[in-house]
Amino acid sequence: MKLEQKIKNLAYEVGFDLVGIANLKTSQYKAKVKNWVKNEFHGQMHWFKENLDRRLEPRKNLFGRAVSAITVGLLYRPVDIPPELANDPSRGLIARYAWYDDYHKIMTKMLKELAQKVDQLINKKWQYHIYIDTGPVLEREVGSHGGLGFFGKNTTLINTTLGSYFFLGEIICDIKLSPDPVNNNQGTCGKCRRCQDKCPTQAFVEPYQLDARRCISYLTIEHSGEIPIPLRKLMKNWIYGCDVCQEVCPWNKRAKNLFAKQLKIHKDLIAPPLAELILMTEDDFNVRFARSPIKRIGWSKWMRNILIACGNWADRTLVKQLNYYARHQDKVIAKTALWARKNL
Ligand code: B12
Ligand code: SF4
Ligand code: SF4
Repeated sequence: MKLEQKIKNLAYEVGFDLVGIANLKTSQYKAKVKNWVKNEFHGQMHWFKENLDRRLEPRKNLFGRAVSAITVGLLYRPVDIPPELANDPSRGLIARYAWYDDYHKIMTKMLKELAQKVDQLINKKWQYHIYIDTGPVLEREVGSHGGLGFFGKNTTLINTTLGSYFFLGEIICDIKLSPDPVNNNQGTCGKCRRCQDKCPTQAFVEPYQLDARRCISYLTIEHSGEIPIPLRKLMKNWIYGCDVCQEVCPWNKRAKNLFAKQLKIHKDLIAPPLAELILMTEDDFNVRFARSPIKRIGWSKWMRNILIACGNWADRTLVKQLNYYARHQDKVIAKTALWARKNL
């Protein structure tokens, strides 16, 4: 059996749902990525500009010795949100990926295990680096080069069997591996434009091009400070991330019977009641989300998002809590609570 196939078998053994081998090369979409930054579509994600050269030229990794990537996907598709909950404005919606413990930790552990197994297999000195999400890597592009999927107009990487509800990670290394054919998994969006039409904030400037500053995922997770007033109503009851452009995608509808095997859902995060969330103190937050990706945004952003959803729900029973937050020492929370109270 070829080395590449053995590595893939090891990755499946560790529990990944997708694995591919990619040669590292200069980003095919270099000009588009540079334009994205030039147009300020990254908003406050200033870290995206740092190491931009390395993002666009992944061979610069490992002090210029990086040549290949073992790229992996971990399916996180859970059950669908029951429509009576999803359409209930008194509930807060959390993106599916955050219904589990933090995937960065889970995948780091899995990729370390895979690296150890590869180490035993090749039995020679090699250099590698594990990346999951936060490294300066265009993960979807590397994933597409490993044949894991194709770029959807919603900018996610879509696998023709599994859809797009999967995380990406990779081991970038200095051993030359034979790559999988890029077109291993080439579906297409065809004439479909559902994600563009259904995006609540119209965040797509054009197909394959997202203005993150309008995206609810960016606004609720990455954006610090007050959220621009015109966007608040459009956010409806999304309080952490957003899944709309994936929910409407036919490739995900087609894959609806495939579920995450490796991850355990925290069912209390499926559309929890806003009336309960608004009572959450900073201590409650730190305890409840100790192992969750939600922890990263901190209580202050979390409460800001909940207050916006409360403003959109506009239920009079909230008045006491909104009055309380309107006097809060955190100015963003106080101003957002005032805005929400005006909506009652
Ligand atoms: C920054 C970032 C965000 C930003 C910006 C998103 C974006 N579209 O760029 C925000 C905060 C909005 C975000 C949101 C989400 N994210 Co995010 N994010 C990232 C991160 C860190 C970098 C992405 C990036 O490089 N953007 C730069 C821009 C320029 O990329 P782009 O516009 O997509 O362009 C690329 C391609 O589309 C292609 N391209 C450009 N033009 C064209 C034209 C054509 C015709 C074609 C074919 C291709 C093409 O080339 C570019 C370079 O690869 C990656 C992790 C990583 N290190 O890669 C995760 C990542 C992309 N995010 C992920 C997830 C899960 C999400 C959310 C679903 C979370 C949620 N539910 O709230 C949403 C989805 C929103 C969306 N529609 O993209 C996953 C995606 C997995 C997958 N199957 O695709 C990643 C890979 C994290 C991970 N390790 O799993 N994210
Ligand atoms: S995640 Fe939501 S807001 Fe962002 S592009 Fe997709 S549908 Fe639009
Ligand atoms: S909703 Fe349609 S256009 Fe958007 S990514 Fe899915 S198939 Fe492509």
